[in-house]
Amino acid sequence: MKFDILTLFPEMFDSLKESIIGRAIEKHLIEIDITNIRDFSKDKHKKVDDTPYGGGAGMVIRPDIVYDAYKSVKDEKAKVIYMSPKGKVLDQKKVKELANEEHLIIICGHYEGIDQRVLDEIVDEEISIGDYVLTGGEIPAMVLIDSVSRYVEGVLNKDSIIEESFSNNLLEYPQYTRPEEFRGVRVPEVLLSGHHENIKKWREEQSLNITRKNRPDLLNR
Ligand code: 4G4
Repeated sequence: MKFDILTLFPEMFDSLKESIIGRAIEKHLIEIDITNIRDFSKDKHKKVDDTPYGGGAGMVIRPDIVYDAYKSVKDEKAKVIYMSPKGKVLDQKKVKELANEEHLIIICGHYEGIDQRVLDEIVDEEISIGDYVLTGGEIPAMVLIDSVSRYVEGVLNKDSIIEESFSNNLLEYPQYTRPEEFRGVRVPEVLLSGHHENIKKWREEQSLNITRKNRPDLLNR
């Protein structure tokens, strides 16, 4: 799976070199190519933005510069995604859908966003990671890449994918490891019993309880 990222802040993506995603890159299971939109400025000061027509605060990124950056990575088969607080909110179902794509081109906005004309021309899907505003689309792009990469064959071991939050519309049960007693609190006895049927029942109960408490909306789906 290939991810092309169009951004004004390429260094922000350095953290993807760590941990599981970093390993997936080294193993060539995924490829992440970063394009600096600023490289396509024709201006001697490398300016990429300008004031909004109609007035208002802030700056808007010019459409011609974004279009030239897009042309440099363009591929008819790629799906083009714009990270934006106005997008459809990402969920695990959408993550799985995107994991079936061969090539994603992800555009990160900044300032007041990007001129609408180039978005209308090239973007297939506008996606938000939640109902809050950030200074740029880079962190949302990393959230998308991380969540989608988990579904690429070989990135995770298979069991971790099946038993996780949302896979059955429930949140995950709590996990425990050694020591058996920590600050006077013992690991729930059932987990030490070796009784697999009871363990399964206890975990389902715990899942239901935490979902009722934190995400009752998930129970009516
Ligand atoms: C596009 C338009 C995504 C991108 C405006 C991006 C939150 C999300 C941005 C902006 C983002 C999200 C600067 C408001 C960048 N903020 N929820 N900011 N803004 O996925």
